[in-house]
Order: sequence, then C-alpha cells, then structure tokens
Amino acid sequence: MWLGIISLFPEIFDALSYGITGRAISSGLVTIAHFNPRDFTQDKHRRVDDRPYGGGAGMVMKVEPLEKAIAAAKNLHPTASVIYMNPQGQTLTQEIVQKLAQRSALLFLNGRYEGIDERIATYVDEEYSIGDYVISGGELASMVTLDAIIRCLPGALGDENSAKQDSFTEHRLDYPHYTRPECINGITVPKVLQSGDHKAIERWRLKQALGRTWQRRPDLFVKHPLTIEEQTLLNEFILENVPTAGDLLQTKRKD
Ligand code: 9D3
Repeated sequence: MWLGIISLFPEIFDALSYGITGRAISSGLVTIAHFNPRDFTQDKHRRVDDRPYGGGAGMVMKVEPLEKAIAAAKNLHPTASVIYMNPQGQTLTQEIVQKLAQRSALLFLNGRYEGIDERIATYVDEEYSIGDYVISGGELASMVTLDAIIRCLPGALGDENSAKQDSFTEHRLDYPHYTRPECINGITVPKVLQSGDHKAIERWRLKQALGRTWQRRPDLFVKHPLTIEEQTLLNEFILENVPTAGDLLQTKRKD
C-alpha cells in the first residue's frame, strides 16, 4: 500500500517507525512518501499560511503550496484518494478503517492553523474526524488513522496475532488478561485460566467479554444485538456478579 502524506510537520510521522507499523514499513508492506507544502513555496519567507478573509483570529493554509503538493503526490500515484482529516468530517469507525485498508494508495492531507482554504475542497475525496474533541492539527488524527489502517493489512500482524478479527472481538469489549505470578496483593488469577481446559477457558472469556460490554458499553448491543447463546452467557455473568450483602454494606471499602 502506498501512503502519501501532505504535512508541514513530517517528523510527527516518525513515530510510525515503531512496533507493528514500523515492521510493516521496513518489510515493504507499506511505502510512505512525504510532501511538505513549504517545499512548494516560491517566496523567500516560504509562506504557507495567510490571514483569513473577513478577519478574525488564526491563520488559513494557502491554496498554492497545497495544490502543488497534491499535484506532486498525484504525479507519483494518480489513483490515490485524497483524505482530509478535519473536525467536520465523518467520525472514523473500524468499518471505515477496513474499507480504507483495501485501497492501493491513499493521500493524507493535514491541516494546521484554523484549517485550509475552502477552495482545496475540490481536490478532497473523503473527510474524517477521529472524534468530538479538539486537537491541534490533522497530523495526530492521520497518525491514528494510519496506524488503524496499517494493522488491518494482511501480513502486518505477527503470526500469533494474525488470526483475523472476528465480528465478535470487533463489536464486544475484551476479556480480562492475566500473567504470572499467580497471586498479587491477595488477588489471584481465576482458576479456570490455570485449568488447561481450553473449552472452559474460551467460554469464560466470552462470558467476561459480554459482561464487561454490558457493564461499560451497553450501546454496542444496540447495533450488534446478542445472539441466543450470548444472551445465555450474559445471564450467567449477571447472576455470578450479583453484589453480596457485604458489597452493598460497603464493609470492604478501603477509603
Ligand atoms: C479551536 C479552533 N476551532 C475553532 C472553532 C476550529 C479548529 C481548527 C483546527 C479545531 C481543530 C483544528 C485542528 N484539528 C484537526 O485538524 C483535526 C481534528 C480534531 O481537532 N478533532 C478530531 N478529529 C480531527 S481530524 C483533524
């Protein structure tokens, strides 16, 4: 997969060279090409921003350096879709990420300051936000999106991790994890995990995942309803986790 990045701060993307994304890059699974709008300026001050028409605080990214950066990228990869990360875009989901991961070339356009001149919109194919909170520019949003895309690529995850995400793990929260030692501060590892009974372990994990989803993210059950088998497991979880009289009297509180 070819990934083009248009940014005034290409160094931000150096963090992709660690871990899963780093291995995907060094193995040649992904190729990243940077285009800095500042390199496409003509004036001696290399200006990439200017004051907004109509006045007000902040600056706006100028059209010409962005147009030239897009042209340079499209010259290398004419079919690349231009993705503009901005707060007005559609909120990114795992479904969108999986669709993006199927493309052969993407070009990420990153805004700084108050954003880009609206006339660049004619070059933009898709716009995404990473959620309803304010960050300082498009780069970190692109990083999140790139990481999510790259780990979807066949061969990006190590062999032991590569078992493709099933619909269950995508639409439910994870189950609790434990490693050695067996006892820490009086809290022990659930016995079933040490039983070697793989069928029982699988069932326990499924039950915990459903229980935690019910407790913390019941909204996930609206879009992805419980199957009959899941409902049975969740009922068991609820019954097994009914607060005791001691819990209700708060006799165990440490504060
Ligand atoms: C505080 C400035 N805001 C005035 C109403 C507008 C604004 C401009 C530029 C808000 C954020 C930004 C920079 N953010 C992004 O470019 C961005 C972003 C985000 O802030 N939140 C979630 N997703 C994204 S994608 C790109």
